[in-house]
Amino acid sequence: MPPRSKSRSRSTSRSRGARSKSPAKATKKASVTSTKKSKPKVGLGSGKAEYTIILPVYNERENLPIMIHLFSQYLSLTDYHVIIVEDNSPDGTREVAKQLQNSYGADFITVLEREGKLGLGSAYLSALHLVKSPFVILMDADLSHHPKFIPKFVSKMSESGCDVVTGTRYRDGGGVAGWDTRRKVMSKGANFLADFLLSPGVSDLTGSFRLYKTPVLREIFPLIVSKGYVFQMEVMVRIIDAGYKVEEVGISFVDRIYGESKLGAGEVIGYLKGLLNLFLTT
Ligand SMILES: Nc1nc2c(ncn2[C@@H]2O[C@H](COP(=O)(O)OP(=O)(O)OP(=O)(O)O)[C@@H](O)[C@H]2O)c(=O)[nH]1
Ligand SMILES: [Mg+2]
Repeated sequence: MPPRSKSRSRSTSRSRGARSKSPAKATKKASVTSTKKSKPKVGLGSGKAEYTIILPVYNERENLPIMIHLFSQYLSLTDYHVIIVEDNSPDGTREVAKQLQNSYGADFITVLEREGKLGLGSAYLSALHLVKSPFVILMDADLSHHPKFIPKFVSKMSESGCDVVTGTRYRDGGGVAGWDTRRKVMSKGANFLADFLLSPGVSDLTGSFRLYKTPVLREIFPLIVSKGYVFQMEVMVRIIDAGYKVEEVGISFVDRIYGESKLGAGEVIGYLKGLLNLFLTT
C-alpha cells in the first residue's frame, strides 16, 4: 500500500495559536497531596510557574529521586512545577514521592495519588486537569529522558513560535544508548510503519518527551482513543492533523538502569491496532 499523500511537514504546518479552555475537575479516582509550606507561593498553588512537568511513575523508586535532583540542577525551580502521577506502585514509589515533596516543597512538587495502575494515557489526562501553566512537558521518569534537554525545547519553541516541540532519537544529533538489537528493531520498525502509513513529517513518532502549549494539548486530548504505548503517537498525529506547528530537538535516549520496562507483547499489538485506526480515521 502506498504512503498517503497528505502533506504533513514537521515545521511547515499552520500555527493556529493556542485557544484556552477552562481546566476540568480532577478525576474521582485521584487525590492530590500538597503539604502547606511557608515559602513564597510559586508553582501549582499560585499558578505562577510557566511550565508544568507531568511525570507518570509506576515502580520508579530508585529513579524518581535522581530525576528530581536533575530538575534542580538544570531548571529554575520557580519556573517549573512537577506533577508526579503515582499509581499505587508496589515498590513504595509513593512514599518516595511524598518525601521528595517534603524536601523540595509543595510549590515545586505535587503528588497525584491514584488508586491503581490506570495506564500512561490516563495518568497524563488526570494531571492535565490540574495544570495551570501555559506550557506543559510530558516525559518518562526512568532517566531515559534527561532534563538537560528541557531548556533546548523551550528555546526551540520561543525561536520558532511552534506549538509543540518533540524530542527525536532519529534526527538532529539524537540517539539511543543501551538498547539491544530487539528494542532497536522494534522502535525503528514502529516508526517506519507509522511513517509509511501516516506520513506525519516527524522523525520519532513513538517518542514521549515533549513540550506542548497547554491549550493545544487540552484541545487534542478528548480526541484520543488509545490508552497504551500508541497514545503518544496518536497525540502527535492528531496535533499535526489539526494544523499545529511541530518542531523537533535531538535527544540522547538512555535505556533504564533501574526498574523494568512496562512494554510487553500486549503493547505491541495495541500499537499495531492503534496505527491501523489512525490510518483509517485521519
Ligand atoms: N502513573 C503511571 N505511570 C506509568 C504507568 N505505566 C508506565 N508508567 C510510567 O511511564 C513512564 C514510561 O514507562 P516505561 O516502562 O519506561 O515504558 P517505555 O519508556 O515505553 O519503555 P522502555 O523503553 O522499555 O523504558 C515511566 O516513568 C513509568 O514509570 C501507569 O500505568 N501509571
Ligand atoms: Mg522507559
